[in-house]
Amino acid sequence: MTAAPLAKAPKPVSTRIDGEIAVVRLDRPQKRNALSDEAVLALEAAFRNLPQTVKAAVLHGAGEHFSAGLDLSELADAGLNEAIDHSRMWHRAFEAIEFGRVPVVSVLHGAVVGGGLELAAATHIRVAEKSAFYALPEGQRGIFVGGGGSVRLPRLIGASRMMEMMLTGRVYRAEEAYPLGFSHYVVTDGEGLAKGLDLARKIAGNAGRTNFALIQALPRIADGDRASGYLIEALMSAIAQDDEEAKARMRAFLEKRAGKVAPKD
Ligand code: 1HE
Repeated sequence: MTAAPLAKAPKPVSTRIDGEIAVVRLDRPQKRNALSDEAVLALEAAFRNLPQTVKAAVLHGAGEHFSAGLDLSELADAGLNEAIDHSRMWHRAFEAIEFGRVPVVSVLHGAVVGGGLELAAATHIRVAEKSAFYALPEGQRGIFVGGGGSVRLPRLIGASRMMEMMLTGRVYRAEEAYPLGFSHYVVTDGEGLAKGLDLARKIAGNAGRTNFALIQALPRIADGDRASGYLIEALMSAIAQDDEEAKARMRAFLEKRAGKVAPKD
């Protein structure tokens, strides 16, 4: 008797390449995009393996929520060593996003909670739809953040607010969270992906060395001491300026062929 072929498990993350933009989607809507080990590893692989032609990426979630965080069904009785390894695996994966080759815009909707918020914090720009809500239920689940949240979130929203969220289980809605630093934009429900793509296209149009300086040098300067910051800044600005691309862009402005800086709606 021949065995019936095993049904192929759906992939937890999918990547679509649209010209210079990669669109990476969390694809476990039936589990609210909970981050299983497989999903975290798939995210890492997606961002590490972007084709060289890609210059910016958008990260979003299928279904009604961006991500419900850690897949709690996998939180078995791991020993201390396994738990440390697990957290370090998340750190490695999210570093592949934050310190990867291209800037990443995340589009947030519905639940952006626990590890889902840690993931959003590893992206460079956050666009929230009005439906987005943020929480760190680790406090209520008897655990602690493990995906770099204690490193990244205090830089976005302050250690005090993160502590309050974890101590009390507070849930912030997109619009009240926006002025607190959770996202860079709030848009109407259903319009997040279009906004994310629009921003990613703008980012892809920047000079490559500027984007490199922004995602690799700026956060390190912000984390480090002033003297090292000034040195890295001087080196980075000289390297960026030395590129033909920068020279052409400056000439274009001086010859009145480039746009002026002006506020837009
Ligand atoms: C899950 C998960 C999950 C949903 N792990 N399976 N995260 C949390 O504590 C958040 C837990 N989830 C929720 O509060 C809610 O599910 C949501 C607000 C996100 C969505 O609610 P809803 O009504 O749309 O969906 P649901 O009915 O609660 O869930 C649908 C299914 O997804 C259901 O499974 P089913 O088999 O019964 O259909 C849920 O069990 C499943 N599901 N969320 C596993 N998180 C590196 S450390 C990071 C630490 C953390 O992230 S802790 C925070 C964990």
